[in-house]
Amino acid sequence: MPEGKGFNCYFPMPFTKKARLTVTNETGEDAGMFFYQVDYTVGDEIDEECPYFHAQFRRDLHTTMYEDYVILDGVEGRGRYLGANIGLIDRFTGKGVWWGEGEVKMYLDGDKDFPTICGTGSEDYAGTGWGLGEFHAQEMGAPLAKTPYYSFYRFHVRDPVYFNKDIKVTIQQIGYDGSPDRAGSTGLLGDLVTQGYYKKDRLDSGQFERVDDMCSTAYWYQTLPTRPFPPFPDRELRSALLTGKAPGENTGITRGLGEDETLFEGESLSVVGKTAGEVSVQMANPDFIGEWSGNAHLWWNGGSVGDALELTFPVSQTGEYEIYTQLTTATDYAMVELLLDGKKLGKPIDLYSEGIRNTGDLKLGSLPLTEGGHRLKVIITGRNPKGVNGYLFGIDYLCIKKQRM
Ligand SMILES: [Ca+2]
Repeated sequence: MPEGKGFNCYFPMPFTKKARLTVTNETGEDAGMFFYQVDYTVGDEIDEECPYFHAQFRRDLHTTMYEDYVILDGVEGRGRYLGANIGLIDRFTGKGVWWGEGEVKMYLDGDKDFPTICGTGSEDYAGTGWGLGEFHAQEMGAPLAKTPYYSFYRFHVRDPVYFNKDIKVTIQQIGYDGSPDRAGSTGLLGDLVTQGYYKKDRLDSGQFERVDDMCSTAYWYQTLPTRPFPPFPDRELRSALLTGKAPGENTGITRGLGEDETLFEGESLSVVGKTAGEVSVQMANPDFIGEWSGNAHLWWNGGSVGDALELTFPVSQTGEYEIYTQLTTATDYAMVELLLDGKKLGKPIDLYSEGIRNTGDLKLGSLPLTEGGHRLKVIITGRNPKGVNGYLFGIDYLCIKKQRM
């Protein structure tokens, strides 16, 4: 994938009678231009035992705890495993933990209880270690490593993996939190523990079991016949939570925008000040797809009563504006007061709710705003008596509507 602009495939794909290559545009939009080049030869001598090229895509939005994600299975025949592209959306983003301790395992020719070949960690399979940054090499690389999105590949060209009967390839979902009791002591992982996405078997280890959102495309050669493939996931499942852009670029806006309205994703607001805690972009879990605009909010944790977070947003035209917001609510969310350019915006807002929800479109008031930057200040004033643990705050979006004079 040189410069991220060209997509080249050099796997030989033998055929005896015919070959067909198709490209499908499922975006619903005109692609404008599409360039391609296919090179082939005819008349090659191909015997009956010739292995054919195969590729298979899979995606699992919620892997099953303790069950390794399957990259390839259900293969019968003789052949050679060529490698895979593997993708992950890290739902632990902002929690200070690492996802990539899971090992890639290959079970060859009847091996079931233990893998024939076993790796040492997820990023290690991409040929690197101690975390995963973006890099490109011919046989291994990571074209995307911008949290929460990761994509890496490994092609077994000089380290071939042959099989005579069958093959299964899997990857574990194991993370590293560096602490025996992180879930308990910081409360940071609270919601992920409650939802069953995090589990720790050994308190003397920094490793933990995770539930991840994973996808993969496996490549292999094998003799025919091919066993039936699992159903190919539809476009909705294949592209769930993938905007193709970084979070905050106003994709996947869930709030319908009326005339004279401008929406700022919370996750795209600039932080100009905070008295405590950490601010990060938190992606919505796949369970909440479509409920938070852009499937993300700006998340502030580690604050306490009296702490403040200051954000800024631009206004392009002076005028009178109605102001709306959507905020996240849960048992560990705070009671907050909002100020715009130092003036109180409505009454304090209680962000407590039993499950993880949001406030819906909340009208904050009407104010004159001049062209230029404005400041939204969030002050933690307390917590609902039923609230637990932290004083969290999450802003999904801020929307301003210009009033007609
Ligand atoms: Ca948002």
